[in-house]
Amino acid sequence: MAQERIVPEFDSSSVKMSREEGLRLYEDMVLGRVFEDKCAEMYYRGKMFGFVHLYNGQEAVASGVIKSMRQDEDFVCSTYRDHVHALSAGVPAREVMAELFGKATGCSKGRGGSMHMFSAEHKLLGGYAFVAEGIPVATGAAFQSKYRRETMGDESADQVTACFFGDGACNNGQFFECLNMAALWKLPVLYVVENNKWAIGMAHDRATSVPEIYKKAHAFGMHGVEVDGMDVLAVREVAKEAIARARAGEGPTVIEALTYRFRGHSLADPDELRSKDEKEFWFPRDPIKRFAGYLTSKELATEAQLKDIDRKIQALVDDAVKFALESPEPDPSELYKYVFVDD
Ligand SMILES: Cc1ncc(C[n+]2csc(CCOP(=O)(O)OP(=O)(O)O)c2C)c(N)n1
Ligand SMILES: [Mg+2]
Repeated sequence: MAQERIVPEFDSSSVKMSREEGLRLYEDMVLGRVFEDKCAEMYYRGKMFGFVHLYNGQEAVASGVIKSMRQDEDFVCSTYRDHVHALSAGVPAREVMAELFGKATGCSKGRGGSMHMFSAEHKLLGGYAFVAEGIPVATGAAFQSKYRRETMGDESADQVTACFFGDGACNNGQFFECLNMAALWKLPVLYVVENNKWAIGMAHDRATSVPEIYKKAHAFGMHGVEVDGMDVLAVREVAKEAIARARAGEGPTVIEALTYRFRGHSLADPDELRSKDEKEFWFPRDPIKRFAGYLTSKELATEAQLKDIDRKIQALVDDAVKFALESPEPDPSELYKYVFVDD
């Protein structure tokens, strides 16, 4: 078996975390996991159409970054693997599920589906189906914050943008062009690369001359860090630092989170290319189990409290499915509605 790339275990002894924040982070990760498991069930029961890409295994990245940001103020930009980013950004589970079902009550009014979650209210700039397509969008969002603050004198324009994308996006030209602009103009942006080792069936190391993506930031004079993407405490630590730097006008950061998806590329993928050895290496590194262990060992939560959260989230996701099933389809007479912002 090839040597797996991991970083040394994060030393959590210096972490300062309140009970409340610990439980909030745990709840967010459980929401991501339970929601996605339910998506798989609904997909196989024929309730949703098109490609559906799940995030199981990667939850520590969304929760660690997004929960360190200011909800409904800071911007989040995603890819086609976007349900959990939307949930962490505060889009209600009902609206994400309804969008997956193509219903009029979905966060994109049923026009987007799985790959195109959007919410102006929660500052979710969208899920994007083309690989790397979100990178220039996020860079533009970061540019407008800076422009409003520095050129137009709007003191309140201190929003930070987090842009999530995969390892596969990093050999795309948009990545390099945007890194250059963001570094040059010191834009308030986090480029969060979720390196899950695979781009569908292409192993990252087979497609990439320098597989350590965080090092590419250094070519632009930009901060670039690697982090254990299976450890929410480690992700939160680097995210906080990068957010503070961005908000202070000190520019962007590339965060390369080393992670693993627990399922196939999409629900249509039989997942036959990844070796048993590789899966057996990564599956025990489950970020939710790990964080649950941290919370109980530090006496920030009891097993019973965590079970209560699990039950609460299960009920919330069941409610989201009921809501989605009972919601109406978009009316065909409104086909052209929402094409322009005026609607
Ligand atoms: C520009 C472009 N080229 C090819 C594709 C087909 N495609 C869809 S997903 C994907 C793999 C991307 O992998 P990665 O960026 O690592 O994200 P992950 O799926 O691992 O989250 C490819 C090549 C696409 N959607 N867009
Ligand atoms: Mg990938």
